[in-house]
Amino acid sequence: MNTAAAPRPARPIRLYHHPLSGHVHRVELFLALLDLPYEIVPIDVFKRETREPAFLSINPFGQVPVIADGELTLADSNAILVYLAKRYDATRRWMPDDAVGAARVQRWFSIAAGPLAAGPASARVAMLVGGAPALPQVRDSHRLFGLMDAQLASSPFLAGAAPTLADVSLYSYTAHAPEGGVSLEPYPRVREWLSRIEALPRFKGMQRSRVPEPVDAAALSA
Ligand SMILES: N[C@@H](CCC(=O)N[C@@H](CS)C(=O)NCC(=O)O)C(=O)O
Repeated sequence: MNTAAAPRPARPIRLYHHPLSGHVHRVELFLALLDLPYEIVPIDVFKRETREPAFLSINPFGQVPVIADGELTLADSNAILVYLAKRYDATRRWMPDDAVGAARVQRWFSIAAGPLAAGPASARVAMLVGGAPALPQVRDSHRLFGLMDAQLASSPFLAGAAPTLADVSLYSYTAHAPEGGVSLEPYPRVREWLSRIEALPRFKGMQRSRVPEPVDAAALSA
């Protein structure tokens, strides 16, 4: 194991933040797990502050999260996770250096940016914004959680025996899926995995929203 002292930022990392964004939360969770100093720059996504010129000048895609670390400004949650791990995690355990370990984490980044964003994250936004469940997104969420549950039968964490950025990236929208009407009741291994992450030293959760009645998954056609 690499025992070199982890570098520290000279000044707190600035995190452009909204408290209900799971994309932001995965970055905040990792900052907390690494025990890095950070300060929050609030951005009201619902008031479309992400589309104002000042914000577009730091992220032309108009989305949080963004971090500013010294001279560096960086957008995109998974890119930020990689940067923080490479820059500040001397143990190298969160973003493995070896070919297979790195590829396993990248695979879950793709799932986070694909089925997780399109399924549970979108189902939750539909409830937060529209107050009604989004049935195709709920159905897709159940497909994803079924696959995650199967994966977690062979390893306690998504990319193997120890926690990595794969788990950090998938945690927030999975833990908060019930807020979109997606019950986690059918997925015991997913629920145990969430508990394992929540037991990590310095774990920090995301603000909770109202949990509606779960959509009856059996009633959703394939
Ligand atoms: N691929 C981006 C997605 C980020 C994203 O979807 N951010 C949402 C909040 S969860 C946002 O800022 N939406 C505001 C907008 O689109 O105006 C990432 O991983 O950081």
